[in-house]
Amino acid sequence: MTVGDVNRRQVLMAAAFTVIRTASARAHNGTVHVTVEDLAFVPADLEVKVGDIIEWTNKDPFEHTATVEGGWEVIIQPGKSATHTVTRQDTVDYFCRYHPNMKGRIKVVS
Ligand SMILES: [Cu+2]
Repeated sequence: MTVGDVNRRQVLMAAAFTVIRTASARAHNGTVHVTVEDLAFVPADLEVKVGDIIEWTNKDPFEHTATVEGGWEVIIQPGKSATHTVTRQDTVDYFCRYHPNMKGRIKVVS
């Protein structure tokens, strides 16, 4: 094995890691995950694209909602997940109807 071979292998491995990292950082395989835990949406701010699915997973032992004033509402049962499919109008603030201090923001980017 020559020095050139080793270097080429390192370059290839670095490239492979970059691809994996980019994929997970974007978190946009069509589904954006939000954890609902300790009375908070984590992350609270989302950047999504039209057609993405937002999936909330409720780790609290009680029910929460993702509610948009004058818009849609998703009920998230304890220990369960619930989804909403992003539309063009979905740059919105949302909250939980039972715990109004729980707030989130969805921004639709193209
Ligand atoms: Cu709640």
